[in-house]
This record gives sequence, C-alpha cells and structure tokens, in this order.
Amino acid sequence: MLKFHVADMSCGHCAGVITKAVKDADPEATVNIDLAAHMVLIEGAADVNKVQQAIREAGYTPLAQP
Ligand SMILES: [Cu+2]
Repeated sequence: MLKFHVADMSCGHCAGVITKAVKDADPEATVNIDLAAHMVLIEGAADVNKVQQAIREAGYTPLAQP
C-alpha cells in the first residue's frame, strides 16, 4: 500500500479531486482518504511516482510516507 500525507487536503472537495486524479492516472488503484489525518492510502497502484505526480498535478502536495 502507498501512503501519502497531503497537508493541503483540507475538505471533502480536495478528497474528491485527489481520488479522481489518482483513478485517472491508474484505474486499477483503490483510493482511501483519511481526511482528519490528511492521509491518502492507495492500494493496487503500479507506480508510486505516477500516482504522486497525479496528486501534484491536481494542485496538492503529497509526501510519500514509509
Ligand atoms: Cu478542500
């Protein structure tokens, strides 16, 4: 599972935009959002860089978590 902390994901709108961006980049990915923790959890994604880039291009600042 890939984990990103996205500090500037602050509401349901942000969560929706990020979910869509990730799914567009990788349709196989399953996206779970923990808004309170500002975490984006992604299962089944092939390429961490592709997913991270997609979140960045959507206008957010993803930090990959160990
Ligand atoms: Cu928002």
